[in-house]
Amino acid sequence: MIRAVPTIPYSDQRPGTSGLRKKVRVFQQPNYAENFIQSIFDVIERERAGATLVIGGDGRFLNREVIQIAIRMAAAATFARVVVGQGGILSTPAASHLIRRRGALGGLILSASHNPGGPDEDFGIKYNVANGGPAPDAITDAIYARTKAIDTWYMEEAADIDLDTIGVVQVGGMSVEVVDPVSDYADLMETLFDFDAIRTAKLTMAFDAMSAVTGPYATEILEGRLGFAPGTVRNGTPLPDFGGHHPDPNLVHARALYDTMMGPEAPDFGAASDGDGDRNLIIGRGRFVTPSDSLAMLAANAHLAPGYAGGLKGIARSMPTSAAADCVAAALGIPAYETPTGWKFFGNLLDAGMATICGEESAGTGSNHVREKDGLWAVLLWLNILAVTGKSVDALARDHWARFGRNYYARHDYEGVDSVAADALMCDLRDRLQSLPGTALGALTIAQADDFAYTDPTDGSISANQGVRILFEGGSRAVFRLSGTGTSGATLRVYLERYEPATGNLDADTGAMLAEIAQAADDLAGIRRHTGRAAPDVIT
Ligand code: G16
Repeated sequence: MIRAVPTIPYSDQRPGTSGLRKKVRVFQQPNYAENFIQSIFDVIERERAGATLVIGGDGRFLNREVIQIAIRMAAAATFARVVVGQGGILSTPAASHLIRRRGALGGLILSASHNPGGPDEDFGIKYNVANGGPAPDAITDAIYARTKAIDTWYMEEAADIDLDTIGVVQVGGMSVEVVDPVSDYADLMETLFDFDAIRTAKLTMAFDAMSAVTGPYATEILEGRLGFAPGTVRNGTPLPDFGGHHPDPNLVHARALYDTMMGPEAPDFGAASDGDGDRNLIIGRGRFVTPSDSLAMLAANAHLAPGYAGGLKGIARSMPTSAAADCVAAALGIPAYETPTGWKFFGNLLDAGMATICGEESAGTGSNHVREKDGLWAVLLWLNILAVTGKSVDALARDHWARFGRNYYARHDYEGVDSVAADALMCDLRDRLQSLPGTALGALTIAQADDFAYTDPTDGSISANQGVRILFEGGSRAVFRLSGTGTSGATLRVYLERYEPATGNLDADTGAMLAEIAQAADDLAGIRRHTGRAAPDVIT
């Protein structure tokens, strides 16, 4: 029996860079999750009858409860089938793969990614479409519009299903299939990479799953199928609060791994992944690789893996990501695309066969195998390249810079800034853009300044106001934008980049190389004046 539940709209359900992310307590308000899920179902009203929906999440606090609600609501929305990961678990890339493999209309991914979990932390709901990728702006805008008008949500009157037992059960007229969350994804990885070569190379490795969703995937693939030693995967059990840690694979939150990799007992290769398994951190023995460099190095060597032996069609990166990948694209004679921040912008390029590999400075890399970034995919491509070349990460990085030059790069994050102050800083910058060219800041002179706008080459859609770019004479740059994934206050991101040609200084300290640009960025934007902050909270 279907029950109609009256409700009133919430005004704050605008999806951000990647779905709706809020504090758990916000999601626990009466009808809050239900309103958002019903708004998604209302937007796809004409396609949903008889369709398949994939549901899964990163195991964080509230995951199971919202999955049970979503299943009852999907039954009322006349879906024919829900495919859900056992225990409610699906990493974001595994969900993307499952949507594609099952020909699903879409999927609900329950995650707040790298944000912490627990009763006082974050939760999120994201809708992915039939290509396996995050819904594009046209759909998320429609969902937001619907949340502001919703007055009823619907559910099948049914008990909770057993999420832990693989098999098929009925909820009203709908089948619910509980599947092994790992096997399909692991099989896909075996088709892309040379597992024999990786096994034979006998590399040593440390992988930090950060008590998040990648644990079961990494254990099966790395320790199970590839034969890495037991214990290679650390923090491998997904916990609702990620063990109290921040599941963000960067040098601050994955500090223990970094220390291991810089120490005397370091294995050949170190990596970590985030809450929902789509981000990655790459550290070789004694060598951290920035996400922007990792994208470029993977693209330059991807042909060494069977899945990419035919070469790449193109490389795409988000605007704030360094231009290192562009240098590779130029050398390979393939197009380079510059998109706004947000994996959803890569979807059309991948669907159209225009790009094969994509990446972002925010620790995301992926390819046309799914429509999300994919942490373990990046780890396996690195392992494949190391195994085939026999080089260390450090040697590979040095060889790369000696060929292409080096893009020194860092991101400075000012977290939990007062939203009004952050908006004022950005407005102030935008107001001055036209007058900035020619301005001298210390030894640097501004050549060009704009607010990045993107025209999608496949459908002509325009996304404006995607970040302020300050380009200096000589190729250095500073980019300013506000994060679209935070849940309290605003996070100001300042991206700094300086290019050194292959004949230049390739082995310098990144902080020292960027100090002048950082100072110029602060002077120009008045970061201290607007935010009261003397230094960033996180440097990645
Ligand atoms: C999401 C998006 C990424 C984006 C990142 C950071 O990642 O999928 O494309 O780069 O947010 O966004 P922002 O700078 O707006 O915080 P994730 O891993 O959080 O889903």
